[in-house]
Amino acid sequence: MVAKSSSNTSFKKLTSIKQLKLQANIIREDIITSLKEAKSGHSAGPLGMADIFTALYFNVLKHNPKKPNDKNRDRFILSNGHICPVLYATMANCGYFPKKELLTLRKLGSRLQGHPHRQALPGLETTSGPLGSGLSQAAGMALVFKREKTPQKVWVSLGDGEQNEGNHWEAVMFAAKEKLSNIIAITDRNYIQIDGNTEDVMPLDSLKKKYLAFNWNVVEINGNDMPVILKTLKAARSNKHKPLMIIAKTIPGKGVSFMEGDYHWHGKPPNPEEATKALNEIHHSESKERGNWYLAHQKLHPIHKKIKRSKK
Ligand SMILES: Cc1ncc(C[n+]2csc(CCOP(=O)(O)OP(=O)(O)O)c2C)c(N)n1
Ligand SMILES: [Mg+2]
Repeated sequence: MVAKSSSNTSFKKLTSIKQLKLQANIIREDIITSLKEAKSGHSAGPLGMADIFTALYFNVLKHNPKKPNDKNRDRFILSNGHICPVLYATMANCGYFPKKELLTLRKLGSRLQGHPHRQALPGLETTSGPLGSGLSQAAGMALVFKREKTPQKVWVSLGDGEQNEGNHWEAVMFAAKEKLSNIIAITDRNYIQIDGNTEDVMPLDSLKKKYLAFNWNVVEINGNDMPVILKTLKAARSNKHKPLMIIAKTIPGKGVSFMEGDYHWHGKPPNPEEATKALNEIHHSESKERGNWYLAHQKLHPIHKKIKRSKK
């Protein structure tokens, strides 16, 4: 039987590009604030992927934060588990859990561990951290949905450095063999990994040609351009015949000038001074666009008041 898609959600779906861009920056601020409190964790990947996570969770994904186990929900697999600060910040902003819990990132006993722990937090589909396994998990889910003829999509977030893992490519072949067109994978093509630039450590280009050769559909986009992201993710829902790989070219550390493009921020949090500087940059970058909507948001979410901003 074909399942009905989820309807009621507990948060406001954002449809305008302006609202989505503003929301992405709020998520960036929450990433910075939670990492600063944690005193450890990953900055570059989460900031670079904030635009994609915003478009996905606030517009395209079929999910309901108040019913995280709804069987008709789309599944989202965070294979690059280390970028979980962006997933946690996005989920908190959607209403999966209170925003103030973001301040417990990586603390003993917290539901927000440094790599996602599925059983700790409703809304997480998998436990992740060991790179290279997310696509296999997604393929298993997608195969079940395909066989049962149900419409859920399986979204997978992957790092580019992650694709140095051999087991990832087994899943790439399997998904193509089974024609799992309900898989929508997104590669964070930020050209950095843990200790260098990807093309120095283990060259991956041309990723596009690789996926085409492996019999996938492929789209390459600017992963920090909100109109392009939204259009691509929406169109991905109609993907047919083959699994889809969206290669999203992102800027690691996006929004914070001293982090952008620098692999040293792969696994480093901002110290208090750097956090203040980062928040000021993010806050002021779109101050004209923010207007009353943003001020109202700040009042609603006191997490933003915890860090003092210098006046510009
Ligand atoms: C199987 C496995 N090997 C090594 C690691 C250590 N590790 C964590 S993140 C990372 C780099 C991954 O690069 P990428 O996916 O591009 O992440 P980005 O730096 O862009 O956030 C590595 C090697 C791991 N988590 N799992
Ligand atoms: Mg990378």
